[in-house]
Amino acid sequence: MSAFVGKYADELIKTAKYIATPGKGILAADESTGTIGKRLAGINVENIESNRQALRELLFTCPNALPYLSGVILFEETLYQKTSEGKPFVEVLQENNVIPGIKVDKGTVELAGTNGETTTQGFDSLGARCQQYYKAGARFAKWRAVLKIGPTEPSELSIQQNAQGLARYAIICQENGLVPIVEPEILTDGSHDIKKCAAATETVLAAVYKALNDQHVLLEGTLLKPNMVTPGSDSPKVPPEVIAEYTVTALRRTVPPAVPGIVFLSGGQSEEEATLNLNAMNKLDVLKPWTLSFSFGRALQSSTLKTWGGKKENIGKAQEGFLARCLANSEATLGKYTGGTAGGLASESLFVKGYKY
Ligand code: 5MM
Repeated sequence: MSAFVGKYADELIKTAKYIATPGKGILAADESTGTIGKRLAGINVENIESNRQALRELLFTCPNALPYLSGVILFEETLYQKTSEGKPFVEVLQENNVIPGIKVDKGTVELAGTNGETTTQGFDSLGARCQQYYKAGARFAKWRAVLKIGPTEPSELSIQQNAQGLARYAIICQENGLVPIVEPEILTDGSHDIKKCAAATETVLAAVYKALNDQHVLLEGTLLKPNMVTPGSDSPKVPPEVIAEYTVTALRRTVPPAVPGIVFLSGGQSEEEATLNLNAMNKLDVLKPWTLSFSFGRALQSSTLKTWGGKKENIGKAQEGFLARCLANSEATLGKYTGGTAGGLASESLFVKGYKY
């Protein structure tokens, strides 16, 4: 087993390390046109390009928020969009030391013969697309694999297919200069307890790192985007300290110290829950060889979206909300979040049963 050392190796290591800077995290703003349409429908805003641009401009030009971010994941359309004043979004981010990233997967399809398990698509022209995105300023990429917990799930087939897919995607990104964010998301749907989620998470992550090593991925030039270990959505909730203990234990058992950062997805948790859980992990007094940070989509944007409501006059207020979440999560990466910045909206659950992106 030896890691691939291509012409981008040093740059990949540097980029991944920078994204994992403690105190900073990732804004996942890479909702595909369909997904953003659902979010916009929730605030009665039409899913047209100008509205998608307006939302992204609100986020990327939010005063004082960008110092808390090291990266923003973009959808292809957004990578080439500009502010209303004509400045490319990529430049806005770069000037503020925020690295532009790009979603390169093309969604999921069902694995035949399984109970609704999926694999992720997007290998067609992936290398060529990575080259184009690199030219456009992207320096990291994201590919989301989705697994679920059930009586016989995640099945061995789904674990192997998704692990192999993530590894193949990761090495193609590295050959073309993009740091791959490896995202094996285990959905929270179900009535299982936290122990079952911990076991599934450990099994999946072990398979993912075996596949990454088998495909010669340079781990120092990658980031992991996992689910937190929690009870199923139909089970009673547990305190952040318990989530922290189970999550960090699962990660310590499976994620090599060569990986510089682990950036969690929020998976339908409320904004406040996601921040408190991240904070509890960073407060945990055990050896954690990687930075533990965030790559939240819904948990960074939901209350901002509602406050905005598609209206120009609400932009300032909406940006205040976004800044509050960025600051709160930055503090959580340092284990220094004391709560209190959250308004009512931040505590609302964002979970939707059987949610399809
Ligand atoms: C932001 O949404 C991302 C893209 O979704 P689609 O490809 O389905 O349109 C999504 O992958 C997201 O980055 C992760 O799921 C994490 O987001 P949450 O909302 O769970 O923090």
